[in-house]
Amino acid sequence: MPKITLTRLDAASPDFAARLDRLLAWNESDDLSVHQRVLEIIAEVRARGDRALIDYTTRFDRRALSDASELELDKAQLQAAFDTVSEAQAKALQTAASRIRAYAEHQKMASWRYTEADGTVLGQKITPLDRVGLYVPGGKAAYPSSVLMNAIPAKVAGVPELIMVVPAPQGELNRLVLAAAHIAGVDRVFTIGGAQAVAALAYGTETVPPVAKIVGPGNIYVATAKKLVFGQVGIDMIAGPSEILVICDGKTDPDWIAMDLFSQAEHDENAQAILISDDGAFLDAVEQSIDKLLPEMERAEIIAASLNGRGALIKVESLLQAAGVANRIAPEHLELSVDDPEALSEHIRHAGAIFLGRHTAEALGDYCAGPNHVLPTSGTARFSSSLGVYDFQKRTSLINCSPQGSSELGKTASILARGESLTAHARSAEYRIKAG
Ligand code: HSO
Ligand code: ZN
Repeated sequence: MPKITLTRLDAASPDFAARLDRLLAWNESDDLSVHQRVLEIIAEVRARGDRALIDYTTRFDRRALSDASELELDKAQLQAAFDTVSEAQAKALQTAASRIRAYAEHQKMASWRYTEADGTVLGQKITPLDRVGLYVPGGKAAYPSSVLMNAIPAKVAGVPELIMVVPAPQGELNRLVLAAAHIAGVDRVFTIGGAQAVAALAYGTETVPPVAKIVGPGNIYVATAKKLVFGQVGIDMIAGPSEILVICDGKTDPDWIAMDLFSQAEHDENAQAILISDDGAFLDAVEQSIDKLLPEMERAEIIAASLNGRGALIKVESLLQAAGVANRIAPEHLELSVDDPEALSEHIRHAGAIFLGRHTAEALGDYCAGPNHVLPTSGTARFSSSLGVYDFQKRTSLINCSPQGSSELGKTASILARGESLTAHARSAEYRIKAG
């Protein structure tokens, strides 16, 4: 069984800030050869369309294909996949879907208008994106929960056509992923993956229609392709490894906290799980729980690699100080396992999602509490937010000038336009200025 030796930090020590910075440092290897290969794949798909998709899919996914039409699943196949999952699984997917949908409904932006004193009507019109692409990884990293989290907000936003791509290595597909797609209302599914799938969604091929935005997680090839097609289409975000930060006052069962740390550590060797407490003895107790519970974990090796590499136990003087450290970390997930989590949350400014109270395990948020599990990682919660309905809606400004409004605004616009030496702008505005 792998051994775990967690990094210990003390907020009172003079080198704390520097050591914390080192712990948080994370740079996705910017492999130039990956970049180059992805550029080539995108160019091929743009030039050769379906032929390129067939070639790459035959080669990378080891499938025998003769026609691009074989790359699409029909609705009956989604229904059939749904029919094969157990009753308990179907029910769990449906419960999760309805909670995610209910939460997303609260996020929906509505159009608005108001009238200025001069009679000019101003407003903002909300329109869903026409067509969205959802990337779903194949193999073991295929999470049905992520299908729900990405697809449902798009559908709630009113996106008429949601296209999912998922690789089928050697023709193998994850039934739960297809069942989730069925429940979430995905419109079309293509069994393609990798950079070639991203390129197909961005530029379109004879078979795959081009989308306006691509969302969903993927490996380094997919992430690189998303970065490279950004501008042609919108993208959601480039997600880093999972993170959890727990602040605990020492009064929660240490086994619960150890398992909460494991829950994100088990995602990835590079995942980051950190515990902060104002109770030093509690940090020791959690360390003991970790040693005790690790052998029970199916993914013990991954958990150990994650905790040894990027995990930490941090001692602080007070919960208020803990909140300050949390703001510095800006974690993807923050658990406040304390007596008065609401009061402590007042001091938190940067976190993707906050889980309040001892009973709110982060894992519940990953699946079914309702809020989205696609969250900003690697400190990006300082400037960005969870995936939501907003990401699938866009805003168009509306301006309807009354004759009086146009006349008044014309004077202001004319002065500003002449200041910029833009005579046509000035004259266009001046035509509308009423004499007298
Ligand atoms: N915790 C992950 C999402 C997930 N967890 C999917 C389980 N399945 C996002 O950081
Ligand atoms: Zn998770």
